[in-house]
Amino acid sequence: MTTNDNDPGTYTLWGAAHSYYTGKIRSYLLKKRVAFRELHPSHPDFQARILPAVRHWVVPIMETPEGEILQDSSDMIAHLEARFAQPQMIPDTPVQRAVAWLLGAFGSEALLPAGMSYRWSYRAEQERFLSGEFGRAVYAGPDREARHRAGLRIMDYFNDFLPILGVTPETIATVETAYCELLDALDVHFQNYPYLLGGRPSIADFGFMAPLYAHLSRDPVPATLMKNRAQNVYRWTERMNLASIADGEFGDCPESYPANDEIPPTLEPVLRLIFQDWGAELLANAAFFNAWIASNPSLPVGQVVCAGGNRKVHPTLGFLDYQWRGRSIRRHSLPHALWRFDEAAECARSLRGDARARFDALVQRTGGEQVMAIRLARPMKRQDYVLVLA
Ligand SMILES: N[C@@H](CCC(=O)N[C@@H](CS)C(=O)NCC(=O)O)C(=O)O
Repeated sequence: MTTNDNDPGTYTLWGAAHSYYTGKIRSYLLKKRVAFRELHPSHPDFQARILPAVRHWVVPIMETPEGEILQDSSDMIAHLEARFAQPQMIPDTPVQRAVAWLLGAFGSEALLPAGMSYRWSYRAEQERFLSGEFGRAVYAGPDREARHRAGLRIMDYFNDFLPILGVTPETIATVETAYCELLDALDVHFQNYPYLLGGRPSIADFGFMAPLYAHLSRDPVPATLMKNRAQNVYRWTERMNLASIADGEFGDCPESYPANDEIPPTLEPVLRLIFQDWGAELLANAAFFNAWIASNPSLPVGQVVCAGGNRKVHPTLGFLDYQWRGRSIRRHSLPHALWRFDEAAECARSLRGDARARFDALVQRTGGEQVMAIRLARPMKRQDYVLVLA
């Protein structure tokens, strides 16, 4: 258990060491100094109490000291931000706040193809590590081979996500090139600043921890790539799992966001890649969602946003086709990513006066005008652990 400042009784994080979104919320809890214990789905309570409440298999899940059960890492952060004002994780100043939401959404949603590709396209090279780690989540006994067998039984389910994420033999090289360009830009940034928005962690960093921790810094093949190519990014993943900076290279860096609502200059190349590489998907995803709304004009509030009304961790409305870096991409639409993007875009749309002008100038310099003009035909929200129309 972690003992900390924000301790109203203990939160329980149901998660796993190898899990994408557990990496995001775990680092948030550590930085937020929230007392928590982490349990794995191998614990009998997961089957007995947690799954019947949520009604589909997923981690991370959080139980509050009052017994409330939360799913979706973003809902957990919203819950804890409402409960604990300090330490600050969302900038107060307008442009930094809008950029933090945007980066957080990108990190959470847009690197799924890269994270999953480096895990599963190199399965043969890291099979033993993966079976042990999947097994760690679901088998808690002393028998090492039983752990690997338990892991192997569930790995194919996740391996099979690659084609619906648009990762195919034709697109893998492009996915990797885009990821390496992002790593290079982030490595320059983390040479200069300990966190994305300067001297304090923020919701931007937690979003990026989703792909960059459990998959890309931990699985053997992408971990080797990250360590050799972008060791400042690797070091940031370590820093993100420590409550305080504890890092000699940033000893004089104030633990605050930059003064005067400034955005670190080394973040601009990162933003340019985000608009370029997430933009193509977002535009296609939004057009698909808006067409679904247009052809179903009387859908009620509370309608599950997923083909067939299914309860899914990653809901979809069907297959998208679009061009990206000269490649034809065919992949599932992801309304959840649109929901996260729209929350950030709404924050940007609310800017006025000087802040509006500074944000617009930043977006223009980094090539984001088309993306920031996206409007959804209907808002969405989370309800009863799934995404629904608001
Ligand atoms: N939007 C969710 C995503 C959670 C998620 O994708 N969890 C993965 C493990 S990291 C999972 O349980 N996947 C099961 C599935 O997709 O069926 C969150 O932020 O918590």
